[in-house]
Amino acid sequence: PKDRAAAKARAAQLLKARGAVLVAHYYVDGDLQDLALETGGCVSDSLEMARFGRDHAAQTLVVAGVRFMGETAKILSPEKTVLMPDLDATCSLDLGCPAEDFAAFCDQHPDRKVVVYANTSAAVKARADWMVTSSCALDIVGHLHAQGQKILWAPDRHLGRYIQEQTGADMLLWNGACIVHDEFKGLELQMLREQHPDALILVHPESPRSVVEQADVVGSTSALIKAVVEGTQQRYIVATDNGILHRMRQLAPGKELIEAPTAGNGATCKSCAHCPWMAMNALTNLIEVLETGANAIQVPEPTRAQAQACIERMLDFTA
Ligand code: CIZ
Ligand code: SF4
Repeated sequence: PKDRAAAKARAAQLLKARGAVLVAHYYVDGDLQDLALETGGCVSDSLEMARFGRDHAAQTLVVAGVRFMGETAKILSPEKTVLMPDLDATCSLDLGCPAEDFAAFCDQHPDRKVVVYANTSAAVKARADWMVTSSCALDIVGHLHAQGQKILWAPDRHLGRYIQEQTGADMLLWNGACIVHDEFKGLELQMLREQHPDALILVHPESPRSVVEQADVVGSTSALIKAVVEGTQQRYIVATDNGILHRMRQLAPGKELIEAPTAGNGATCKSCAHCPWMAMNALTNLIEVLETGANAIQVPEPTRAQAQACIERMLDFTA
């Protein structure tokens, strides 16, 4: 803890010296989340991270999260330097949706509006009409559906199916999944609920249907945090990356938070519910990039400008 405090102080000093601001996701290491808040940065979901980075005056943004979050920051603020602790921090949704295959799929369905989740590469966003995050996906797809539009959705199949069911939109789905949320188990969740009938069940819609079906609240990371803060219950079962528990505990001290089960036979798998790519962000590599200026994100034109149009459509819609 002493070393960690010293590392945090060093990182804070380097952020200041570089005129940089730290933008962190709810799923990264708690020390990084705390550091971001203590130094005037933000801790949030990908929608708010994008908005915060764009609107902040700092010329250097340090994004603690996964690759697409750094790319989104650079796409929206090409004149800023965007650094990431580890450029190999990616996402199974991004990996599972290669740009060429995706473009071919879109070409086969020219009659559909192309809506992609934030968790995609810049090249995939460049091919899309709209980008959405889990905070605004229902509203945006609902809006397109009301206009009579048919939709091509990528890459998360669980989130796509959930939105399809909620909005009734005609949606063709790409077959991607998040390796973390895909692991939550419906049957084990049911058994856990029977042990804690008073608990409120909070589920991120990247989870399988058998898990979403049992939820009291289905929502984005920000929505799930709000549910814990505002809920009158004492106990919550949380089906999303367990990195989020850090912020939930800070904002709702005294409430009991239980991780939703990720493994069969009643066993819990400690590492399953934490994203290995989010876990690549640490104080050590953050300090390194602040010292060296390494790991700057680049997004070449014209991909950047095309992706920007797709992201700004969402930001304008949600403004
Ligand atoms: O699972 C993720 O990567 C999420 C929830 C990202 C986001 O939208 O904040
Ligand atoms: Fe991707 Fe899932 Fe990790 Fe989020 S938690 S970055 S969706 S693999």
